[in-house]
Amino acid sequence: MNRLLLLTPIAGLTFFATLATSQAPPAPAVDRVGFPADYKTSMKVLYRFDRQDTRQVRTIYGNAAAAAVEQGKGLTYPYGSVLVMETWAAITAASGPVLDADGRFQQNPAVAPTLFVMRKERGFGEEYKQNRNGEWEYAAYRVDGTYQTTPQNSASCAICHLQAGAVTDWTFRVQPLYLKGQTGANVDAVMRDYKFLPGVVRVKAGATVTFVNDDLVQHTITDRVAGGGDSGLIDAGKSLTLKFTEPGEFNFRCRLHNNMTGVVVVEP
Ligand code: HEC
Ligand SMILES: [Cu+2]
Repeated sequence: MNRLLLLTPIAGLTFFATLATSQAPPAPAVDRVGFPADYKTSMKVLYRFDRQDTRQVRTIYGNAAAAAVEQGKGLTYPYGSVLVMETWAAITAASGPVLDADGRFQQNPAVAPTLFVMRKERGFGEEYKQNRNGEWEYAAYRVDGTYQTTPQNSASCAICHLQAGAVTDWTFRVQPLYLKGQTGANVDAVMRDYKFLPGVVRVKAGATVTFVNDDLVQHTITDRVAGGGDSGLIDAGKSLTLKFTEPGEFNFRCRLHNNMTGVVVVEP
């Protein structure tokens, strides 16, 4: 009975020991990504993601090639695609990020952003060897063009982006946020397995609540008061942000699945 408990920490120790003794992972020797000086004017905003743990606002730009990527069985970016992730610190108070009227994090102009860039060209990525992600190479820059992460150190980027998988061509949130229309706002509740989770969401009057449909089928958010509001069909992968101005209880259900219910408690 104790075997599993015993095995887990030992396996963990071995893993860290291996990491510590191994050499720096292979990476490109030269910069073939390039500082994207004019990304703000020449590229399209693909998505914006409010990142709670690091308290950041991440705006992702794509050049014309990257923005042309289409939803299919998987994603395949054309050669010449460049994705730029502009990472800002959010404006924070003691209670956490200060939200704007739409419930979104706000960029803190006092701290310059960092630019995380990935470029796909034929034959790129070979030098990452076992950590190669298709034909992408990575680098991160400060806004003055100096490096935050040099190409030589960019194996860390490739290693993590391996997790995104080949089916999205090694990108993480372009599919749900750009192609499928999630908002990228901080999620307060999800629809999953025919349930609203959590079933009770508590907010202060004036706050927003973002729901994501993290299920495989459509759901709705429908007021249980007859004649009340209805979100319309929310597709799998999509999200919806609602604003609650009046104190009270908003009891809702899914119009398609009657037993799927939830409540937002709005406190003064
Ligand atoms: C620990 C894992 C991790 C590391 C390391 C990492 N990334 Fe990412 N990257 C992500 C995740 C996850 C996202 C989606 C946004 C989010 O969740 O913050 C992302 C998003 C991106 C995007 C936008 C496209 C997309 O995938 O949605 C670019 C461009 C990018 N990263 C470049 C880089 C570069 C360049 C480096 C190295 C300097 C790097 N990343 C290192 C995990 C990582
Ligand atoms: Cu439903």
